[in-house]
Formats: sequence, structure tokens, C-alpha cells
Amino acid sequence: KKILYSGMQATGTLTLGNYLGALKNWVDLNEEYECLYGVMDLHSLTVRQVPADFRKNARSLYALYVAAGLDPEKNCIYYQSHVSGHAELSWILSCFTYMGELNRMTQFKDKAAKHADNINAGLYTYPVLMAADILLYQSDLVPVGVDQKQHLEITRDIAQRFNAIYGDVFTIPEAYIPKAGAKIMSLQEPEKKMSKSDENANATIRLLDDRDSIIRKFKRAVTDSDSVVRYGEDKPGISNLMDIYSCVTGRSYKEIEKEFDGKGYGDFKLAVGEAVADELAPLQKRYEELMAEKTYLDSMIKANDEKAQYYATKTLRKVQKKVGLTERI
Ligand code: AQP
Repeated sequence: KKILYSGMQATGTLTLGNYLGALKNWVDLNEEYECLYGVMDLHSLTVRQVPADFRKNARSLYALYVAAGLDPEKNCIYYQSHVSGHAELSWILSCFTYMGELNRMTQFKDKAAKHADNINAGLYTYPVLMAADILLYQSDLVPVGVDQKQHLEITRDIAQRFNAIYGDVFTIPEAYIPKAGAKIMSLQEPEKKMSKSDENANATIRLLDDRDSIIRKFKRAVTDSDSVVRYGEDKPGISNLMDIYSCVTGRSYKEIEKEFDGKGYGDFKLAVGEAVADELAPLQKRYEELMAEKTYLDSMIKANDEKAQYYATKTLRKVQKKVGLTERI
């Protein structure tokens, strides 16, 4: 089987964007691949975290992966920080990455603008750590939202550069970007992507929001002064809601336009809210069960950390040898 790798940062409760852009597709691709999913806690440190909240978010993220349908007995779901190879490979790869390349990363520019008081070196070298995550497991496929496309490209460039010098050390990974849901936008500012760290509660749907909040947030979603449910660049708010509705119900834009022909935005928003709440209900129930029962997750974390460590060490030793670091006796 080919290898699939992906992960998310533990920077807050996941949003519907994280779910439709990434997590839902992970579940769909699950059978076809040998899958590894990381709780990317080292990446999360690029933004200042409150330690106790951070630990809770990491655990909650792990439980959400499982609640969404990823079986930790079949998939390697582990904590990035528990496998030292990520940081070690990241250092070596940073010596094969040019400043000019990193300077072109749009996510760095966005995040630097957002966190102007803490533009740290980790934020800058974030794509190198991400390359290490992926290359460490010889991954073939990396399902991500469209915002991560550039990071996948730099990962491929670094791997190809390394392979050109040392032979076929790394598998060159492909990005998997879903056709629908790759970029879910904020409900309050539909020109901006929906983001975990958005402070405006009405802008994001969190996977753990209750049914009433979900419906209320959709009711308050910013749209336009028109009243026709139609997909188009001139209608970013409605188009975003259509995108969400389409992902959740499997209906095409055309079918949605027909369904709401002659009806107002109120009916449409309510339908989207209800469809999303229905989609998330089973996940939320499973999540509560998992969080209440401590030992199951603990044992899965332990077993999978060890598994990830085993794969990672294999690649890391090979890389160390290739670059000429002295082997351990
Ligand atoms: N709005 C989105 N639409 C579709 N996909 C999205 N992703 C993120 N936002 C959207 C995808 O979710 C995965 C996890 O992302 P991450 O945790 O690595 O961080 P991120 O991309 O920076 O996501 P956030 O939610 O915006 O987090 P913060 O606020 O902490 O920066 C990725 O596959 C991403 O593409």
C-alpha cells in the first residue's frame, strides 16, 4: 500500500474548514492507503500557547481524529513531539533549503502580519519542519486544504534537491487537494479563510459547537443584498455557504440553486445550518465517549508513538548516513 501522511496543529478546536478541507477526506481515503496522522504540536509552538490549554487541545485533536472515523488501531495517529526524528530531520533539511525559497511563502507573510509581535524563526522555518514530517515517513500522498499547496511544493523541491545529490533517499510526495471544500471561508468575512485561531466566534463553526449555535451562526452569516441563491465570484458569502452545503449533502451547485429557487436566504441558511449540525452530531457523540474514557486513547497514543518512531528512525538513519554523519557504534 502507498503511504498517506497528514496532520493538524493543536491550536484550538477544529473548524468546519479543517473538517471539510482535510479531515473528511482523510476518512474517505483511509482504506486505500497506509495512513499516518500527526497531532502537529511542534508546529503549534510557532504561535504562543498557554501550556495547560495547549495540552488539552492536543488531546482533543487526537480524539477528534478518532471521532471523525479514523481507527487508531489501523492508522498510526501519534504526537509529532513524541518522535524526535521530526526535529532532527528538519535541521538537516534546513541546510538544503534556501532563504529565498522561504521568503516566498505566503503563509509566513500572512502569519507574520497576524502575529507582528512574535515573528519568530520557527514561523519562518515552518515549511522545513513540514517537509520533514512528510519525508520522514516516505509519504506518497498528503491531503491538505489549498492553503498548504505551496508548502507541499517546497517539500517536493527540497526532496528532489536532496535526492539529486545523494540518490533516491526520499519518496516525492503528491498533494491531494479536494475539489470541493478546499477553502472554506469565514462566515463573517467571506474573503478570509475560516481559521481555528479567529477570535470572532461567529466567523467559525467549531466541530464541537452545539446544534443551536451552529444554526445561529449560519443565520448570522454575512451574505449580500441580493436574494438569489447562486454561485459566483460576486457572491462570496452565498458561494461559501453553497460550498459547505454541497460538501455535506453531496449536491452540486446546480442542484442547490434549483432547490432554493424562489426561496430567500433565510430558508437557505437554515438548511445549511441543519445539514451541518446533522453531519457533526455523530462525531460529537463519539468524541464525548472517547474523552470520558481515558485508558483507550492513552493506550492508542502509546502504541502509535512507538510505531511512528520506528518508521521515522529508519529514514533518519539513512539520511544521516547519506550526508556523512558518523554512524553510532
Ligand atoms: N478554511 C479552510 N478550508 C479548508 N481547509 C482548511 N484547512 C485549514 N483551514 C481551512 C486545512 O486544515 C488542515 C489543518 O491545518 P493546520 O492545523 O495545519 O493549520 P492551518 O492550515 O493554519 O489552519 P487554521 O485553521 O487556519 O489554523 P490556525 O488558525 O492555527 O492557523 C490543513 O490541511 C489545512 O489546509
